[in-house]
Amino acid sequence: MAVIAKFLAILAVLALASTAQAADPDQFLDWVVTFQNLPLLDTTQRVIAINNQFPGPTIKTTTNNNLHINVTNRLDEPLLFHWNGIQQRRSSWQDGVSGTNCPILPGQSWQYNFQVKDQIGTFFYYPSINFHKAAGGYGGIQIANRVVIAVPFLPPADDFTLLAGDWQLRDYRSSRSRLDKSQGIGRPNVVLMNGKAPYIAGGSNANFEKFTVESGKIYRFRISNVGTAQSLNVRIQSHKLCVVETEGSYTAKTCVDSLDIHLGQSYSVLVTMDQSPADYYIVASTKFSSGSLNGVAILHYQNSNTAASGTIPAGPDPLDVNFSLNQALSIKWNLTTGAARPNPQGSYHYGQIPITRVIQLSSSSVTLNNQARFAINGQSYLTPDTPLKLADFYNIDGVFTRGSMRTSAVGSPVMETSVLELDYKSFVELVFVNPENEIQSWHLDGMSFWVVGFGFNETWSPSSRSKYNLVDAVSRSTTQVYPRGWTAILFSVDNVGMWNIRSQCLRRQYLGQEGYARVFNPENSTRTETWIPQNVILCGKAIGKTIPGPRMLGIDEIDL
Ligand SMILES: [Cu+2]
Repeated sequence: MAVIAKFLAILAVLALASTAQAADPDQFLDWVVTFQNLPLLDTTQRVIAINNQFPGPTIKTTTNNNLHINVTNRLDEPLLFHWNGIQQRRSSWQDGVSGTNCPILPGQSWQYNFQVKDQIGTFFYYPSINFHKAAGGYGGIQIANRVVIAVPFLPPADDFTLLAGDWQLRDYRSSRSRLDKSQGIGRPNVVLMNGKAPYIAGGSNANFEKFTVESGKIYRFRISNVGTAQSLNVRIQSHKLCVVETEGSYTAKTCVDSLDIHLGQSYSVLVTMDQSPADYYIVASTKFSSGSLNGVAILHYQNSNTAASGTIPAGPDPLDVNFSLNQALSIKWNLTTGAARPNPQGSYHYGQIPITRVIQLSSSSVTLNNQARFAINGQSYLTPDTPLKLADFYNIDGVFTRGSMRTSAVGSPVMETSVLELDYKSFVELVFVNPENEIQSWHLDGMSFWVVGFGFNETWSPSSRSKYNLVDAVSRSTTQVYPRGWTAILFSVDNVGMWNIRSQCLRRQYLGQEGYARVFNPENSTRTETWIPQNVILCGKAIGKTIPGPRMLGIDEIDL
């Protein structure tokens, strides 16, 4: 090409690139985070509130919008928020976990700036450090389709967020210091529905959660398990729950009487108001332990004068693992619908991609330095005072060692800042192994994965692959692993950054059942990873480092 023509072409590309960015709307949110006293079951609970709300405000956004969330920390402890299931494409700087960000100190503000790139669906946020999640601070995230992409069901009459989760009445600081001293914290005391205590027939709890609906209409409920310790079974008396979406994937519509939602998972269900006008129980019961706790809210038909009464509808046997496993297998990816992009979800044939890496992560309970802790392949995560992301960017020695995460369960227990090295554009088979009797829930930041198989009461072996669903497994960010069993996931390593892999059980994560995956692109280009944020907080060994000025997409990085 002639020099001038090439120059003009570059200008044209630059113009396109900048208009594409500008076309994605900006949303600005201002959050002030405080402790509040919440009256609950004859006690007063210290909860983390956002703008005086608990749960915090629901973030309602659309695919590719740019969010700017200014967080002011009025707690007396350092704070970070994590956006559970938001992939932070090219932008682990905004992920809000201890390995990516320095905390926002008391009295300080920090603005998160990120795009919900190529995502739709149901997620939630929560405070990620210092055991804060046990004090609440969570809220829902809804990402709508862009108008140009059809949703695979008719618009519901309303779109409700239901954040259900177990809760301990003991103050989170007291639980935290018990864990620090190897003391148990026991089971949760209650299940909250959008931060509210269970409805009690007869009216002794006036402050329960209630959803008002009209007869004959269809409603979408976006339900997340925001608890700290237990799986939930969710059901609505006399109504079917039709699963249509989970963590950013549309599913084939699957109608069930009750739905298992494990720690940190999110689902959308459609509910048709096809019963006689009355009030009905909405129940979330803890699973896999004896002595189930019930969170109870009310589905109120407009004009109903009939209070919900009688016994709470029974769910499946909470100890029946096979029920849970079979239900999980029955929920399939909707192959024919578009989601964030117009091409159908099923046009991505994940089952035909050659696997380039096989990893096993086995969770365990260990004792280290006389402390009861949890580990992955024997490594209990040691949280450094410098975020891994900053250590990586500034080449600071002595924070972590690349490739230090064990990829199979060999070696004795050790405290370690374990980091898994993953090649950009590789395709990984990861098997979560659970040798314990307690169900596990695992979450990966940065990339969603296909959950292709589960085993209960069996050891994973290469022959387990014959059971994999290589066609229409759901793509998501959180998966359960059944007791004495395994779960296999496949994922494409397509997002450069430093990504947290963790237990969604708060006590296990707090005591070391987490680590990081480092996805590095040697090309060092802002096309694959955004530049360091200009407002980045520095801490630990990064204190005093200079923050290099903004870096634009270089002309040499544009494909012509
Ligand atoms: Cu996440």
